[in-house]
Amino acid sequence: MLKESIAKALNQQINAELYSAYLYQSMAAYFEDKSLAGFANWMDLQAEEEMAHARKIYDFVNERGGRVILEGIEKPKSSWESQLDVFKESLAHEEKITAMINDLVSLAAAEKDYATHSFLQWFVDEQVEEEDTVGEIVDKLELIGDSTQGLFMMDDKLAARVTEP
Ligand code: OFO
Repeated sequence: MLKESIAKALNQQINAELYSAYLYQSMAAYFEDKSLAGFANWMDLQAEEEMAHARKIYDFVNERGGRVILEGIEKPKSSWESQLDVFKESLAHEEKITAMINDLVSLAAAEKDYATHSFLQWFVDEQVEEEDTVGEIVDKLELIGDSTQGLFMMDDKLAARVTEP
């Protein structure tokens, strides 16, 4: 049985993952509007991945006899200055999510909930990957600068993403 404090924190994380999905879907829509199909594809898949993260926690809470309570999801932003601006915001967002996961790990340890602590290790590893992938795209976009050719090459590269980054 999950302790109330852990169930509450996991429910907050479900909400954060669903918000991540919503934010990335909004970023995908922004790219669609700019006819950057590759960028939109990348963000579509990112949104799907966030839904899977939410589901993973949802299933874990149920498996441990906790109660999932879904809260409202905040309205995401819908416009940005540039492609770079979008990915910089995505990186800042992932850093925030990493901090939330770290807080959850600390809470699980403090509550001596070792099953939750073990479950969360997958998310710790996932966040390393997320920050690395998004950080790499930010670096590339900074190198590309105003080059239209570079932008199209990047769009082609992001179009090739099928599932995992
Ligand atoms: Fe769920 O990793 Fe991004 O937010």
